[in-house]
Amino acid sequence: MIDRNPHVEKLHADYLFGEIARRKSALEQRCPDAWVISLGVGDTTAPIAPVVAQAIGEAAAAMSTPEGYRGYNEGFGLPELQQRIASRLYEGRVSPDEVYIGDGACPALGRMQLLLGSGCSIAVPDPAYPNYLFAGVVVGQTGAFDESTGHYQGVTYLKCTPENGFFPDLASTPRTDLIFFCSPNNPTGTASSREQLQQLVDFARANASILIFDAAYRDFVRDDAIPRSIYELGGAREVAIELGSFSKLAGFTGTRLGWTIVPHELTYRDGKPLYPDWEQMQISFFDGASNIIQHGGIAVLGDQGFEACRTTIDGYLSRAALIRETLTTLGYEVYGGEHAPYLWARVPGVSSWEAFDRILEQTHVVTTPGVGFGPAGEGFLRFSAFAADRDVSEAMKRLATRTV
Ligand code: PGU
Repeated sequence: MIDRNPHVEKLHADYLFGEIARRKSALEQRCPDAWVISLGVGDTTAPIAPVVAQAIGEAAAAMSTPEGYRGYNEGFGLPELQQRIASRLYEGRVSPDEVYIGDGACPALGRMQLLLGSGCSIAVPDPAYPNYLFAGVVVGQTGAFDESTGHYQGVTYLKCTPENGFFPDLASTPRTDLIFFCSPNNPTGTASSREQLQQLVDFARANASILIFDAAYRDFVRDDAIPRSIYELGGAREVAIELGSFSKLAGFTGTRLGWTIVPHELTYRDGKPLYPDWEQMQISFFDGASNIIQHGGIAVLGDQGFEACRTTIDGYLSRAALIRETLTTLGYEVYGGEHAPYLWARVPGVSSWEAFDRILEQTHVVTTPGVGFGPAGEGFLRFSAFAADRDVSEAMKRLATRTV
């Protein structure tokens, strides 16, 4: 037998959503008749648009014919899908051959971290989507977890709180090799302005850092003044890798489809481009996303599919508005939810987990404790607007009948 990988040994606590699921199922065992409503994990609930499901069905059926059958994928995605992503989502700011189709933002992040390697120093927002750190810890980019601070040693944390407008103070931020950032943001639901993101790109350029920009929620932006992609900012092509996903755009959380943009201008210190190494990773660790599902992606980016997805996202945003309004009326200090499916609410006087447990016990509504995203999230709860309309309305009624 072998010893456990020492980097894995450093991982702190259980995965956040696993702990939430455990507490939810404990309640369900105690109260088997309870109607438990989840505003916790950010998982989509609206059905896939019929035009998209039809394209997936047709692609699956074609696989049973000699003419339609396809084996291993050639290249890094179906050319039509790469083309549509480059034109519809990036308006030509990236070329189709810079679009690498994959099975979602999260697995692409893991493969990217494996490529960038254990020698990289990293900066992550606090609070942040936990998987930025998870991959970093496993490849060995961090030191041990420090119980007293709630932070991994050797990591630069970019504090993002209401006090700094959810944007880090870059003047006091040390240089790191990699900088992770996400806008519209999970968990705070806030979206960074053009000026803020330009500062971030300029900071990465000045420090010769790579910016790993997570645009998983880009299609929730409803104001064209707010960037949907990091490549809307000058100079980003030289320093930024962008992670994109069909999960929240089209309800593909279980179907799995995403993309990574690796611009040709992005180089290592010695001036050699990074993208050939990424191509090698894709070939060696992953043989491409399901071609059947890629046909679904092509349909998402057609006129009819895109309009249908936009309507679905509008529905999530209207539920986010209802959550925002209810929590505000109840006296919570609330952020986000205007260009993102998440709301970030301060729970004064109690810890995040205490607030989570109380709301779960009293109203049977599942939320996400802010501290699960990092110590700067302590004292906050995240509410997800991905639940069905009926569930969100019922959850808000229940919250309104209890005191904070
Ligand atoms: N990036 C961000 C910022 C996310 O919030 C999520 C999902 C992903 C990437 C994953 O994208 P895929 O393309 O589907 O891989 N966050 C959800 C789900 C949590 C989970 O278990 O991954 C959330 O509730 O935070």
